[in-house]
Amino acid sequence: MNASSCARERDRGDRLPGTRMERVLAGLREWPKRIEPIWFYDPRGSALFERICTAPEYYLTRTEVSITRADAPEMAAALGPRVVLIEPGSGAGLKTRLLLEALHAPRAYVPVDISREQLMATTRRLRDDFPLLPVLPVCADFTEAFALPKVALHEEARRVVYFPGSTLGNFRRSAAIDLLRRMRAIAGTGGAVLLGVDRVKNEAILERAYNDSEGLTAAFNLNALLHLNRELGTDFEPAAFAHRATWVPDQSRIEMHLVANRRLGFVVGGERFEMARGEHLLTEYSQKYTLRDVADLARSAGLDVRRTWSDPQDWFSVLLLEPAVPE
Ligand code: AVI
Repeated sequence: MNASSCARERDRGDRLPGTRMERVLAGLREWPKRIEPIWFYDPRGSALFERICTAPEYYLTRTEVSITRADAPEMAAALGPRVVLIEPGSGAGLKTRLLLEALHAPRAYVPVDISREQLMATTRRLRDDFPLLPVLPVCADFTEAFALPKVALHEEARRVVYFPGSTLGNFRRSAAIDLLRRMRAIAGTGGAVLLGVDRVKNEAILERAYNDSEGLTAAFNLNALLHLNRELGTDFEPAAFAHRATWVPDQSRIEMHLVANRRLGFVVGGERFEMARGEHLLTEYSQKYTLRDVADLARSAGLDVRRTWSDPQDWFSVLLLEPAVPE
């Protein structure tokens, strides 16, 4: 993990307990063996992810940008004035900018990220582009409790947690509900959550998005092994694994795996693991949702869906969630 992390490491999945090494060992002792998706995101992995977002097959980012471009004025009207926009994750991409431009008299933008470098780069860029907007970075792991800047706690401010990109889909159901609960707590009774989710669609379109022709997703997946070798001194041989991403219809998710292309062994923290040819390591779930699924998930976290914006093909949606009114 790069040295500039301000707490533990960047996380895009639900976590096993313990230190990083203990968590990796615990995942490898499971069946199927699994590696947490946090291991995708070293500087090379983050750069690969940026490239994936512009790959022709990876429709998610493009589609969400198009929804935001078309509907930001309506989103801004629904959110109301004096918003403090709080964005877990590095953020400050095009979607954030489109939203900030549309908001009425926003009070502040609060990017929250575990990587100090990423956070400072985001903050600098946004301060340059929005000189009148207070940009107040918080270096923290957004899956855990963190303190908000004072302005966000002002009673006139409306706290809106912005969580685009369908990143929620990388969390298992119970972790996704926990995360939404946490967002609801941050927003408070008068606040809201603006959530981007990828929709269930034709299998071929989904599988293509995670098997791009340039091999970016394959490199991104295999990079987790290089990252582990560098950070934990493991001895994975990336050439002995192949990328696989498949749609699992009964779970409504894409699953990413690394499949052993021969019988192999590796050592982690002094413990030796064996893999048979064809055996796989699970590296990521990417859940796809119906609108009903999102409403159920939100409900379980004490949130109601107030508005939904989608592209004309219903491939992706942005939802406005607000704390549920007790019945
Ligand atoms: C970050 N997250 C929403 C991406 C996704 O689509 O689940 C990560 C990703 N994995 C492979 N390609 C992109």
